[in-house]
Amino acid sequence: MHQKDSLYSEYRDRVADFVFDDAVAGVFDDMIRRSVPGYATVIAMTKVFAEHYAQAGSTCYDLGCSLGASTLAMRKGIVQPGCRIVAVDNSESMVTKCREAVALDSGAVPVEVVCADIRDVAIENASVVVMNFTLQFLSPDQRDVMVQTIFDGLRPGGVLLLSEKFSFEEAANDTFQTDMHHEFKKLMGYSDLEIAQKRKALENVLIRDTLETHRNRLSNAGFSKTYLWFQCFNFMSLAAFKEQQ
Ligand code: GEK
Repeated sequence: MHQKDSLYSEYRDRVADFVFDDAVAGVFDDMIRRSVPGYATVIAMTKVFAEHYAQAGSTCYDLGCSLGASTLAMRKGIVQPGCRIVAVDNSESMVTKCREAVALDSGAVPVEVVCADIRDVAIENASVVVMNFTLQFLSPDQRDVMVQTIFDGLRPGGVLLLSEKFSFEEAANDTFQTDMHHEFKKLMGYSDLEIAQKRKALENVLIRDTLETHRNRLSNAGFSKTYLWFQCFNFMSLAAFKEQQ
């Protein structure tokens, strides 16, 4: 049973930086679905990517797995034999709930849920790496290394599915996309106070990059092609490919 997110509904004198604690983990499914436009589509397509790109005998990674939505989508999608999934999150609260969700799921692909910083995890023999809305929480100076580690751990023909909240170079466009995102949140039942307080909480925690910054980072790491396959306002998802040899 998923609980409704009302964490920011009461006025706070001081809004602390956002953390992925027990309170957030308890309402996370509702929070992310009502906060990220297109979230359900990105998760549904994560299954499709896994179905198409998971290679026999490889490992699929879910970096920043939270409650395991992307992990379970991949688990449903994988058709090749001998695959396993490694799901990683550094929030104990998320990992505990993710392990429960994996245990309740009847999928046959083995899943290991690891409580660790994604920067410390060895990426090896990978065919599909999913990073849905997580790179944005690493400090910007650590993102190049993270993406390089993923590229190095991918097999030829492997894919990185990278979903993020983006910023836009042109100020008017950034304002437009941000305003429309807030309209989406209102449509989903959040009040102006909730939207404003959540925004403040994320201010120093979720740092957005532009599409150009993402594309340059992926290309510098060695990805031969990057396709933008999804956008809804300031949320986008990219598929970055390691060339087939
Ligand atoms: C989904 N992918 O449902 N190491 C490990 N985990 C981290 C780190 C880090 N350095 N930084 C943040 N996290 C999920 C949604 S949520 C997105 C991902 C959001 C974890 C953090 O604990 C949280 O669970 C997740 O990344 C980000 O498809 O809240 O907007």
